[in-house]
Amino acid sequence: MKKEDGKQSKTAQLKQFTIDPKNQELTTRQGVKVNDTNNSLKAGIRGSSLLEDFILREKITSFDHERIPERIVHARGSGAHGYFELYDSISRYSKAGIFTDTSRKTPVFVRFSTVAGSKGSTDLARDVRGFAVKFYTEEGTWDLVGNNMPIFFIQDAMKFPDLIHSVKPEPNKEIPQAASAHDTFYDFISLTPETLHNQIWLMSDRAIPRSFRMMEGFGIHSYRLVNEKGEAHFVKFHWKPVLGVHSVTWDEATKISGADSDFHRRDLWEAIESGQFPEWELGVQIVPEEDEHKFDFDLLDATKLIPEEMVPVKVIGKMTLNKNPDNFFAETEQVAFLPGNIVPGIDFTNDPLLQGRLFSYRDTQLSRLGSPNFHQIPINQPVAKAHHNQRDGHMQTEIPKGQTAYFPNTLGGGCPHLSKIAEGAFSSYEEKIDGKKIRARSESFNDFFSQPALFYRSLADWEKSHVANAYSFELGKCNHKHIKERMLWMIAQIDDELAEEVAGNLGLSVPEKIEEPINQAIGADANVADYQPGPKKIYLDKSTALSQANTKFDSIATRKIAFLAADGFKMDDFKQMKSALEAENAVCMIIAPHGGAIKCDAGMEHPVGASITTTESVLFDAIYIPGGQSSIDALSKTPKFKKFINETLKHCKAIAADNEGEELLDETYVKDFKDDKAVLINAAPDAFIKAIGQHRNWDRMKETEGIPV
Ligand code: HDE
Repeated sequence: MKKEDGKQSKTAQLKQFTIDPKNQELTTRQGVKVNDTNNSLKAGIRGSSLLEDFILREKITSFDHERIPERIVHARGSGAHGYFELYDSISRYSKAGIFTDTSRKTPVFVRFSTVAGSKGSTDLARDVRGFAVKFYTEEGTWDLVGNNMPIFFIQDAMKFPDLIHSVKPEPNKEIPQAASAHDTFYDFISLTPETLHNQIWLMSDRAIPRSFRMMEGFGIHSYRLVNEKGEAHFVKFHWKPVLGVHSVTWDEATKISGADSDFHRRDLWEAIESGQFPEWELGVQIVPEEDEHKFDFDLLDATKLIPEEMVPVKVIGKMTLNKNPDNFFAETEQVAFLPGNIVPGIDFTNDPLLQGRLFSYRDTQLSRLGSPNFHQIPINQPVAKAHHNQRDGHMQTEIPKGQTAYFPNTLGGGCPHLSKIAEGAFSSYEEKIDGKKIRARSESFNDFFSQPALFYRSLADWEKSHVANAYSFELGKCNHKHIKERMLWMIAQIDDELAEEVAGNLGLSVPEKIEEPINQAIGADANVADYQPGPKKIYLDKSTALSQANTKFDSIATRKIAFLAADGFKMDDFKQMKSALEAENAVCMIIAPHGGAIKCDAGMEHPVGASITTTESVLFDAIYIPGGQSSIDALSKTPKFKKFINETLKHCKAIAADNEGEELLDETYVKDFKDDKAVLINAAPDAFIKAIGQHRNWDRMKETEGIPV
């Protein structure tokens, strides 16, 4: 049994601050017992309320100030607690305890998020997902604040406000919410070709994950690992989900937004509550310092990934999320991530995007959480002991003792005292700097088209077709022809056929050239010609890691299976399938014509998970229909069951039926798909399990496009 890292465990630390109202009296904030919290104090039974009523005033004042500003980006998020375990020491590269001590169980808090939408927006927006991890290590807190895509839109922090202003709702009308499909975004994107790589990832299925538990995470920037000898290596961090990388389709995403806009939040919560703990392996791509310039791109350019074929990902440990927060606001809302939080053994690079982030996060926490004491909020407290001379400020909750709050001192015995580097003190990596102070962009950052094209080439046909549809949807929502045409030209730099297909859908043609210079991400005095994108290079034909067709398909754990049934369903069918699926940790739910309970042919009552009127097919991964004539007759009389089945077919999910269940399928479009490998009639449960594990049968995508649901 591994010990939980830290001088004190994070769980024990949080417990000190947790309060439980169970068996307690209601009091004021001052601890005065209350006997009526329903009526204000009045001058006479029908008279006006009195200012003197301190109980009323306290209750209302507290309520008036409940909200804090939402995050300017990543406002919508969900968090969970867990731990990280290291498989093998990588002391060769890093001296960080978290990377050298395999006996530790380092506590973590993770927050997943969308970027553009407000706090109450849908989980299913087409968007990048934040993947922020706070490691409470013995040597201090390390935050790895990443995304679910390995690259970013821009190369320099200076452009971040422009990028975000362009994607947020347009300032004159505050439309659209949580959507990139509008003019200002594409106006900016089409003038800023460095965005194209992240932009095509945004058009891919990565932007509409099936679950937070089924997406990858990336630190994006090159960081540094530093060992005991002070030697450094470049490193890129990867999170690989144990369940593989899976997504929903855009049609499902829009429908899920209506049926359950908390879909991802609920999924994370329920998986943890049911003991199906989400897991990711941590991988590192390591590049020796001397190889810095050996690539066709710049390691300091956050719009580039290092293909895994060029530098393999070495898996070094695993993160498990095993506890939901006790209180959303106190933990998930108040958690403050700072890319600047690093520990000895990890260091920054000169990536100009990372450098800007090192300033921004602390700055934004000051206005969001209101005080430089935000580190004292329980979720933000390190487990390493903190002693410093920072003092006072709003909401100081500690009581620092002593006469001194400066260094050096004699009056405080020289404390808190300094530590030697050999004793674990942080020291910045001593990087040789040789250059002049300059406001410009390195020429080595100038390749904008090679990697978006590599990404597109690496996708399976079904993924490519999703990208074409996404571009057509997003640009179709734009009103300005010149913006769409500029985008079409950009897309043609990725792939001509893709651009032609999107142009056809928009009723436009792909322009051969565009009049104005495409790259306007430069200063007024710069020579525009010097800043045009460099020619597209092919240094790798395809990278298998970029396609979701090459992910894991070996588990159906936590997949939700809708059992369509009514009174009289065949118990033998039901029992056999349910126990086979549950043995694989899938979740089975009866969907019936009504709520309450239904009876099987053996006369037993079974609780209904949801009545057909309250649920939708898009909330499930597969359908099973047990036999039983009266059950099938009842389902057949309720038209929404047929819609449910047709949609499931169209979304390429697995469908199984036994005995009379086939009759219901014959009343739907499934009757033409009986040879489909994920349509299983009177088949062994194992075949159904295998089909669900495949996530989708994309082979049927084209033929089912015309199904009118
Ligand atoms: Fe962030 N980003 N960001 N970002 N970011 C914030 O900090 C910022 C960037 C990311 O769950 C803010 O606490 C700048 C890249 C995540 O609480 C803010 C730049 C990556 C989260 C901020 C970037 C991210 C944030 C808003 C360009 C992936 C949510 C609230 C230089 C590697 C963390 C907050 C959470 C949040 C600034 C670019 C990831 C304003 C200036 C690249 C996951 O400080």
